[in-house]
Order: sequence, then C-alpha cells, then structure tokens
Amino acid sequence: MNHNSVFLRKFLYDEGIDADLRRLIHTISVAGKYISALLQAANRKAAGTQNASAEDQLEADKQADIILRDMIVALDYVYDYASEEQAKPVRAQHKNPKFSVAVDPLDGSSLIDVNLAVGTIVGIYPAEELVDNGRQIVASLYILYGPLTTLVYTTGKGVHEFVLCPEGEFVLAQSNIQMKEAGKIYSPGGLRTDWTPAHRQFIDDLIATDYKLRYSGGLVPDFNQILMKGGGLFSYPGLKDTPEGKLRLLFELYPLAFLCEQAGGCATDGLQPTLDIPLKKLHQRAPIYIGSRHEVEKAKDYLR
Ligand code: AFP
Repeated sequence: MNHNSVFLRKFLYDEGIDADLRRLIHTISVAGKYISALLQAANRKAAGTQNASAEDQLEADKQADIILRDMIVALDYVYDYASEEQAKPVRAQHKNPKFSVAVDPLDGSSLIDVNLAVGTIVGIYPAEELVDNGRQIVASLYILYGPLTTLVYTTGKGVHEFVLCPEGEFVLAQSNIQMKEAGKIYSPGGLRTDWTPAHRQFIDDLIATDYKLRYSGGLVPDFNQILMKGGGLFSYPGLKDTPEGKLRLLFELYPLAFLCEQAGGCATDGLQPTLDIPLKKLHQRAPIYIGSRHEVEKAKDYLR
C-alpha cells in the first residue's frame, strides 16, 4: 500500500452507484476479510453435517455462511439472504427492502485440506424471493483466497480487481479488465467418462488446437485464471446421468456470467446465454461454458 493506493470504498464511491449497493458490497468485502482469517486458522475440520445439496460440510463452510448471513441481514434494506449451504433463504424482515443476496460462502471447500485456493461468490439481485433469470442481477463479485486474497466485482460498469493488503484494506489492482477474443487455456469439469460425445469432441478440438489444461477443481480460481489471463474456457457440462450438470445458477453461474459478459466474454449452457436461463427453483443447476467468445461459440457449434 502507498499514498497512491485506491481503496475499494473510495472506488465504489467514485463509481457513483446507489449508496445502499455501495454499503452492501463494502460489507461483503469486510465479511471476506473475516473468512480469509478463518482460512488462515487452517479450519479443515469436518462439520459432520450436509448442505442443501447433500454435500458434506466443513466447519469453515458453516462459519463462512454465518459470517456473511449475519453481516448482510443486518443491513436494513436487505430482503432475502440465500445461501448454497441452506435449503431456504433467510428473510430479513426489514420494512423497505431493496436487494436480495445469494451467496456460495466457500466454493471449492473440498480443496481446503490440500491447501489449494477457494472462493466466495456473491450475486446481488432486486428484493425478490426468486428472480426470473440472471438478467435481473444488479451486481456480482467473488473473493479469491489464494496466496493473495483478491476481490473482483462488477455493478455493470466494468470489472475491477482489488487485493487485500497487509494493512487490511482492499486496494485497486486493475480496473476495467477485458478478455481477448480467444485464449489459450481450458478448464474442463466433470469426469471424462461421464461426458456426452458432443462435449468430448469439443474438448478434443481444444486439445488439438494447443489449448493448455488448467484445472484446480475450484470454480473461483479456475474462472479467475481465465479472466486474468485474458481468455480461455471453463466448462462444467451436462453429464450423461445428470444433464443439468453440477453448478448452481443463482449461487455460482449468474454472478460469474455477469462478470464475464462485463469483461467482454460470454457464458452459455450450450443453447442460450447463462443469464437468460429461467430460474425455477433456488438450487437449480445448469451446464456452463464460460470464457472468451471464440471458445464459447465453438462450444455452441458442437452442442447444437
Ligand atoms: P466443492 O465445493 O465440493 O469442492 O465443489 C467445488 C465445485 O462446486 C466447483 O468449485 C468446481 O468447479 C467443481 O465443483 C468441481 O467439480 P469436480 O470435482 O466434479 O470437477
């Protein structure tokens, strides 16, 4: 940090966005500092419980959810707090609600025991129980807990990255991040033996055209790598037995699709843009092809 450093709080203010949205994003960034500290404490203990999707939880999953819930619900204009860790949203009961917030508190937490990067994903929506689709998203962000803790957000005015500095402030690293038309890396989720023939042919095409494999098993670091390298493709396809894939629309895919579109890339389930997929239920899943335009268009050609 030096005297030229631009703090997140100041950057948000200068963006001229709604003051309540600004406070909400800032509050989430503070929650991210607590979660970062939680991870520094090497919180690898299993909780002995399962989340709404019947996945085993760590203590860190539960603690991250509690930190975010308590801080977000305390804001007197929040309607619903929905979390991937919980079956139903928490209704805040405030008089004049403005935003609902959906979070994946600690995505990729099965990587904590092997000391790989994990992340928090947040989508901010109008004050409704369930939006119709992702086009209603107001802002999205993720916090990546790696060697550095970084925060990447958009309110629809470009994509900006901040780094948590040792003094405890998120400081601007890059503003208006843009992807190129094409990249050189691919992150293919799911077991190859479960892929459909069309998806397998698409991935083989990327390999044949010299794309490098970059897959950690954590959506946030894998997507972040594509964004920061200026292009490439992350995919988690519909599988033979689970055509809806693994990842959740509201908690994971809408926020990343919004960020990706803002950075000049795109995201699809193979048929329609991810943000246009109608949302019918809270924990709905969808296949995803997300990254720079060239690779996403190529995926669509194979899947059509
Ligand atoms: P966990 O939270 O159970 O670690 O799952 C992580 C995740 O939801 C997402 O971060 C990854 O992209 C995806 O699953 C990886 O799934 P595969 O292990 O099936 O590749």
